Amino acid sequence: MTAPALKLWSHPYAAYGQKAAVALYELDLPFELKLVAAASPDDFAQFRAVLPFGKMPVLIDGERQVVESSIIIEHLDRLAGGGRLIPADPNAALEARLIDRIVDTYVGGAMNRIIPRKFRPAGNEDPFGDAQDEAVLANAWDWLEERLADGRTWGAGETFTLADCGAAPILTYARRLIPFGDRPRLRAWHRRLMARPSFVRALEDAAPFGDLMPAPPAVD
Ligand SMILES: N[C@@H](CCC(=O)N[C@@H](CS)C(=O)NCC(=O)O)C(=O)O
Repeated sequence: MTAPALKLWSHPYAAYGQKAAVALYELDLPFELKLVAAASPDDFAQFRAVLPFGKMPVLIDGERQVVESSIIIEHLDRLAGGGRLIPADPNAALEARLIDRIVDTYVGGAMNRIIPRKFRPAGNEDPFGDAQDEAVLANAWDWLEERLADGRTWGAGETFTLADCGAAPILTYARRLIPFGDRPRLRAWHRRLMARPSFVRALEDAAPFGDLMPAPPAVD
């Protein structure tokens, strides 16, 4: 059997890694996982050379190195023939990209500032920064709840798109920092994401790594 052409530098527990994996599973594109945590020094140096920020995921497609999860999904969708995760209709595509940006910037962004602070050495806490980022998250939950008021099934409409690939993992982790609370549409969307086979598969990939999130499980 020949190795898959696509390689994904990632970690199955990482939210943005799961975002790319969900897209790969949705589009039925085989890939080889290059596990960042298990990379040899030489391999890790190659990974850092592609993206000096050291962020996952990174997709290798032949000679092409694609970084940033949303751009990876744009690339994958085109590779699979186009018009699925990035809708063919330009307005629908704009909505998918908008939801993706809001989730990435205001949910993922706030979450990725709060979590590293939890690993700081004692004496370096930042309760003011935490409170600011928790307010950003609550604001994002409100914005999404409002946006879902038109009764859409998925993040950007009636089909599963880029918007849902990121929302599945990012909402799953971020709700452990700020619960959904009294936002029924957000909760219902998240329930649908949890049942989506591509995300179920990504969660199964992550399961062997245990629960690495420094926050209690979601209770609501
Ligand atoms: N904007 C980036 C965010 C990627 C990101 O934050 N990745 C996290 C994992 S979820 C990471 O690599 N963290 C490791 C680190 O910061 O050292 C994307 O969309 O790909």
